[in-house]
Amino acid sequence: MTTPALLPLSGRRIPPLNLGPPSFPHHRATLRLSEKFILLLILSAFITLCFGAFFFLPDSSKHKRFDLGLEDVLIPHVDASKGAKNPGVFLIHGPDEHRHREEEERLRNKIRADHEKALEEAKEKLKKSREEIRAEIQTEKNKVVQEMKTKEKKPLPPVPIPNLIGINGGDPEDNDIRKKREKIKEMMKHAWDNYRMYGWGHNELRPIARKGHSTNIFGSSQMGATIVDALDTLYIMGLHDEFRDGQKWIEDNLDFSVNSEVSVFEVNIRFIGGLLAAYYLSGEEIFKVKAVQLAEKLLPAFNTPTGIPWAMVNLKSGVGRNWGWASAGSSILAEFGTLHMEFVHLSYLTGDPVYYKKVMHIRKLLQKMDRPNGLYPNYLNPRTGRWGQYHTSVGGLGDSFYEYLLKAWLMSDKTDHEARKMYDDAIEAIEKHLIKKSRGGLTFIGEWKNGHLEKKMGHLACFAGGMFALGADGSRMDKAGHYLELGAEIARTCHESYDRTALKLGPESFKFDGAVEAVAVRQAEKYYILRPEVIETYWYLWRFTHDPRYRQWGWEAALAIEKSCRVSGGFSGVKDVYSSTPTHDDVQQSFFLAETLKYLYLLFSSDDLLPLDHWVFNTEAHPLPVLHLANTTLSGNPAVR
Ligand code: DMJ
Repeated sequence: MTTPALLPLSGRRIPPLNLGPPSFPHHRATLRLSEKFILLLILSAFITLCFGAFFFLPDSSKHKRFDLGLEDVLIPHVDASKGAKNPGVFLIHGPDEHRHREEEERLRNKIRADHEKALEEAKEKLKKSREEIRAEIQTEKNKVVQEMKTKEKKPLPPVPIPNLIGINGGDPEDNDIRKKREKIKEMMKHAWDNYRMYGWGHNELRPIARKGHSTNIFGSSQMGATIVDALDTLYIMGLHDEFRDGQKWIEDNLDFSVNSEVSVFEVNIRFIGGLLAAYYLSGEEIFKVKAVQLAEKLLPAFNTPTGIPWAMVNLKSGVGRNWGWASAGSSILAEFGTLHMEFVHLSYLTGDPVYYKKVMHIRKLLQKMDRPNGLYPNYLNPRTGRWGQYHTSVGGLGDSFYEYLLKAWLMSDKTDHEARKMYDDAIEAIEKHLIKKSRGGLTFIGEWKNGHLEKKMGHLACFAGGMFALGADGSRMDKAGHYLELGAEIARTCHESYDRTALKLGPESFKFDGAVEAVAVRQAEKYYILRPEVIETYWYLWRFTHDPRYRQWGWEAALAIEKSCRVSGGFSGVKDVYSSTPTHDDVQQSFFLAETLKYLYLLFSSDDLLPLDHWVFNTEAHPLPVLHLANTTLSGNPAVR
């Protein structure tokens, strides 16, 4: 699978534009289920009738019809002299014979009574209307779900909650900045209210069709992805009624015991990350419980010969598999390499080392492998433990793996030196082989494909500006200034990719080829789907430099989104950023609420809101607190809490 536009993911990869109407396999499945049930019911009534008839017939006629009479099987007492079929095998006489006759009669009566009862029940059922039968099926289903929920309610051990600093506030002093921040909050309200009105409980919203939307990354169920993804943004913006509304939906409806195949990576970063952040910010236990329930359902994905997880897992059966388009059945670096932060928190909160062990196993395996030119290829086969194609990218398929190495170190209060070393080594190789300057002086990150550098940079790779800035402090040989500068250069390039379009919004990917600089060439790369990476980089650069240009660029992007993506039913992506009349793709991505609007809001807040020395943002912008693990071990040895 080489055409990025066809990749069925939205993570740090490129989802297809949404062009067709949504399908609702869940509804179709429910209908089919009811119909099947009714057919089965009729069939079972028919069988019951036959059995019933059998018992109402006189004994003699039964024997004629069935050679293997019940006597042969159940009642081993028949005298051979009276015509038994197995003479001499079971001959019982005297008082025993009498006892056995009675026993036979008792059994006969019981069977007759049971069948009469079943017949009556079936007749009653058949008298019911389709709706009544459907309601009964629903009640049965609810009962099962309720039972499963009760079973799943395992108490979690109390753990010391990390020091939570700066979970609200952030009011800027400057009046103009305050107004801009208010505007971003209003945009969030617009996105949320419309989702609430037209897409509630669905994964995402189609703001023009005004109905729910989903993609295969979320499986076939309505898991309320937008609700879970948006919670922490609502919280920090002080939208508490909306937050409580979301919480209530999660309490009443979010259920992971569904026969649905989901993306392990997407569900981890959006759901587990979102739930954990909501838990830390609000202190509401329900979020932690749900995060753990979901994590348990993801664990079977690690049952591969190498321990490198499958890309997808069925939440009910636990069966895993990889994307059909991935090179040689491989798992994807950015997917199996973007579990660390959430899984470490899960072990911390549950006291169960299983999550920590899974991600540490991945790290150890990667450490042992050869890396061509020191670069990590994007594809790794979970059966053989061998790399697939030698493609390396800091954009789609690779990106958040590097991000999580750095963030593992930050999240451990800078004690996870192994992670920091892996990050430093990887970044050195990336700088050497993938980062170039264009003729016009723009620094870009290309992609390595089988020994050759493709001079193309994806919107997704723009997050790296923020990553370089975040990793500057603590870098090798005191190169902090260098990395901060590198981050700023990437921010400038990505800003150019926005500025050189008609809508002032960035394309999905852009080229550096001869006279072409920071511009998309192929039609399939000209879309903007409300992605956050460029704004994310502006925000990190703003926090580290306080250079006003980042707020200015962020505001330009906010205005462009408002102008070209806002519709009366929410916000939509656009299909071509070079055309001055926007054509909408009719999808409001959940990451627009989780990330794009959160980073914009933070850009216009003061630095005391979610300060970076206390919080580390997962790749979906869900803030998780730094863990001071000095007296704690996550690996399950006796020192665990
Ligand atoms: C988000 O789901 C996350 O940022 C992920 O890491 C990459 N892609 C999307 C947004 O573009």
